Amino acid sequence: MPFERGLHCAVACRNIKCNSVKYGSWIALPLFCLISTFGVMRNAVANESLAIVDARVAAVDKAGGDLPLTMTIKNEADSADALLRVRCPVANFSERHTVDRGEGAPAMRSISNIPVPAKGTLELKRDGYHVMLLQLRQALTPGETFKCAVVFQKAGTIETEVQVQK
Ligand SMILES: [Cu+2]
Repeated sequence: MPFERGLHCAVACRNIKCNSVKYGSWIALPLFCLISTFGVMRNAVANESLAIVDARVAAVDKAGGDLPLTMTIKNEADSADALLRVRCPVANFSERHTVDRGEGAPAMRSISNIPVPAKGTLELKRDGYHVMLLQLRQALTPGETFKCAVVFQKAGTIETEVQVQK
């Protein structure tokens, strides 16, 4: 993704260079692109301290329902982070959930963010912290994959591939 953004920028530079009659923009725009490309690369390096592995959902045979999305988050940074949002093309909305265990049966509850400990691994699961996909737009068959954008407070947006399981 960062590479793609750099590439788009480079293409835009070339187009403007071709079309522009103003001499100044010939220098200013490539310079701007160069700086912004390096900025994006620095971001990508910062993101390497946090990784998502093993993102998965169960298969479902029809659209419209809700579905827990689980994954493992590895945070190698010295500071704690927080999972703020998840966007997946297969669902209209998503929420962060925790599971309360009180007197009766365990119950899911929506929370504003999922805390990610510093120097630690957090496993999202159905009976603990997890992401809930709401109003599925389609059925999901085993073996299928889709991509979701996961937004963290500090690490920024990380795209992850989600496996549909049996
Ligand atoms: Cu849930």
